[in-house]
Amino acid sequence: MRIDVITLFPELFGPFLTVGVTRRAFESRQVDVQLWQLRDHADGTYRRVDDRPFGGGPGMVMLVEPLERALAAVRASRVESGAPAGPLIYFSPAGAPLTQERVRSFAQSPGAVLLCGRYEGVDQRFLDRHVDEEISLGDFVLSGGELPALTLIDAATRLQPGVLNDHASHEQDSFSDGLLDCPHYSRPEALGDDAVPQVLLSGHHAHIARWRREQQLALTSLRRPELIAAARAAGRLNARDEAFLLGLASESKL
Ligand code: 4GT
Repeated sequence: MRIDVITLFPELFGPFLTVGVTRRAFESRQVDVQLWQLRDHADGTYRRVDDRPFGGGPGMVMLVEPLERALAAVRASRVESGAPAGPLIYFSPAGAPLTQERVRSFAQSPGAVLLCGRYEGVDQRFLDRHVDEEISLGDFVLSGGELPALTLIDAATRLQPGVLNDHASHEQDSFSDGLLDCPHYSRPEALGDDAVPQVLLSGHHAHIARWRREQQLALTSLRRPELIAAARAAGRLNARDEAFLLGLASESKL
């Protein structure tokens, strides 16, 4: 897949693309990330990319014209390389919350153009004309869209074929089946008074799988009960799951 990023701070991306399990995917261009410095598309001696908001108020607004020139350059480059146009995605707190379901669908797509805002954000007319999708990481404010863009790139890249060591390891991730992940343990077996749960040392694979499933159900119903309701509505809970949850509910009433 090919991902183009329009940003005032392309230097924030470089180091991230050279570490960890995702590094090979970036270096081999399995995930081809192209960075575009918005300022290269600004004009005048001052290369302005922002100006004061009409109507007054604090902060600055990103100008339409440099953004349109940058986007035209990105689109031309994608055509030249044979990449499909792809949607333009803008990151802002007003976007739709990012979910693992959206990450999975993005990971299977041929890519996108990502726009990272700074200052107070982008002139609404650019968003109205060009943005296909607006995505938020959650209900909090950042100083720029670069961390959200890196977040989407990372989440989608680790799902590319061959990126994780164990081919199936993301099938156990939190949210992969709509539930939180189970706890994990490694050596040493005993850490003072804290022993590893016995079942994990039993070698009994069916018991281990059942224990892990129950840990997922218990943690999710404690921390994120709305995810249990959603898993139930999606038909992702079986009769054993429901029996376990019923037991949990009656325990918590004691
Ligand atoms: C928060 C989020 C986001 C920002 C989020 C435009 C200029 C928006 C700064 C940017 N803050 N972007 N995507 N919660 N700030 O996802």
